[in-house]
Amino acid sequence: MSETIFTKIINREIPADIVHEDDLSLAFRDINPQAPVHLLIIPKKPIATINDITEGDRELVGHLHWVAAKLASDMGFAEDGYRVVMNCGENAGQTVFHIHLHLLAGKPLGWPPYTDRMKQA
Ligand code: DGP
Repeated sequence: MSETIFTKIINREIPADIVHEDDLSLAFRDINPQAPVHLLIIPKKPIATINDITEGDRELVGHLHWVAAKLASDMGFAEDGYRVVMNCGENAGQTVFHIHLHLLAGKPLGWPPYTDRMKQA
């Protein structure tokens, strides 16, 4: 797959507000926050979309959720609650083709979490 902006963040070629790093993953603050806390948790391995996750990636994808829970606990919003979501493809509005968990917290979050981007004909 072609390199995305997230590979540049992993490689420290562009700056980001990094809140967690380990061998498998990186977490940093979203540049366009949709909640008081809006983190992106990404694997260091570039995987374009959920559709590209292989059997061998199962542990890695689980690891991203473990990081989400750890950050929620460490940052003090685990008990208040938060949302973890991963967009896949055009209809979900995915814009960066390197999978990432959005972790949103710090206020009551509405449901459903979207507004229609296209009007019905
Ligand atoms: P998605 O729509 O699920 O593909 O979300 C991509 C998110 O990535 C979006 O919320 C904005 C964020 N983003 C895009 N470019 C950058 C960047 O250069 N730095 C940071 N921190 N976030 C970025």
